[in-house]
Amino acid sequence: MRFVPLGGFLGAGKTTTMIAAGRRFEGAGSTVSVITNDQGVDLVDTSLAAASLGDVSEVTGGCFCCKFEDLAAVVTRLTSDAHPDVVLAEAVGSCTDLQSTVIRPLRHFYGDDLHVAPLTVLVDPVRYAGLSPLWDDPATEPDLAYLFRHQLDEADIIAINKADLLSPVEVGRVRDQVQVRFPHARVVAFSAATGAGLDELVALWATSGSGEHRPFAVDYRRYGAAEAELAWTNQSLSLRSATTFAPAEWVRHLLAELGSAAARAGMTVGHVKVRVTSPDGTTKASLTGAGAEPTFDEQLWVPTRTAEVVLNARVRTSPDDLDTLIGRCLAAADAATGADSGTRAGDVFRPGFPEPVHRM
Ligand SMILES: Nc1nc2c(ncn2[C@@H]2O[C@H](COP(=O)(O)OP(=O)(O)OP(=O)(O)O)[C@@H](O)[C@H]2O)c(=O)[nH]1
Ligand SMILES: [Mg+2]
Repeated sequence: MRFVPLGGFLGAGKTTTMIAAGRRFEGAGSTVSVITNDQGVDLVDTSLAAASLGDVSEVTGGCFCCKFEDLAAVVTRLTSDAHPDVVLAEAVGSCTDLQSTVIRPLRHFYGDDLHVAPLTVLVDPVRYAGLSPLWDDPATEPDLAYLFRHQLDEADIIAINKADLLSPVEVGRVRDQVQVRFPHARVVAFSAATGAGLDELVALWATSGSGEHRPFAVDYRRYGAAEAELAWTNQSLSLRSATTFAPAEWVRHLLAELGSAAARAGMTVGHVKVRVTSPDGTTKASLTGAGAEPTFDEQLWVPTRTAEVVLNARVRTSPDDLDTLIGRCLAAADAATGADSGTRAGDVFRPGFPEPVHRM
């Protein structure tokens, strides 16, 4: 059983890559399982992956390192029951130190029963352009930039995603910059959305990675502080309308409001993802930057009277401010489309301090 660990900052494209790669493996006759991971429950990623690939498990309520026993329970079940050829596992996007707290413990406890592929860390080139200049002065480097740098520093493979958004010259420039900065890593560029370069990445997962990765020092105080700067929420709600509304129209208004309000307030948007299920199908869209254009993975314009919504948001602000912001933006989307988003269920919180079960 090959276990493929995927890391990388919020919104880098881990879930999109798991689904695209999973389909390739299935197309080649392999059986695939997916493991999603989050600080909370009610995950857009799980419903998205489950709609595309067969077997999906979750590790919730904390990252793989802090919930290692839960991850191990899933891996043990898979090795003893389902026996997939490939397990694609997506770590929480604000998590780092995976080599020491997840990869090495898995190799240690499972030995030859599990072939752990190289740690692949995905990068959104827009995020890289925003955060990497902040590394230049150690005295002023923000904790979030520190976290982002350490995610890349521990990677066996750095996979620059969303190459479709750049020209080939720009892709080459980013790849060169990343390679110079992180010389130990194998750097590739690809697009999970178009599939360009995906075969090359998938082929690298058949190699063994650097089991010998150098001992790796992470300042947990800074890592924890970076995570705690983020407010985190997973919410669900029901949309109703006395007339009808188009789910994609409602999502477009919601994310446009959220993006522009976050930009006005100077909030960094890690990732806001929304999945709306109505009787005719689903709409799924993401916002990965304040003021950025939302990206739609699925969109349904068929009018409906009812729909169910799951909303996951990770934004650099306080939990109270995030909740207020979401409430305001839901009201704006409702007013623009004639929908009524009713009562919301779910928690708004800051991720707890990272306390890995193992560190080796
Ligand atoms: N243009 C473009 N968009 C992409 C690509 N890959 C992912 N996206 C979009 O980026 C957004 C975030 O992608 P996800 O796969 O959800 O990112 P993630 O890393 O799983 O995010 P978290 O789970 O929140 O950490 C989605 O709207 C995707 O459609 C790509 O190759 N090109
Ligand atoms: Mg994801």
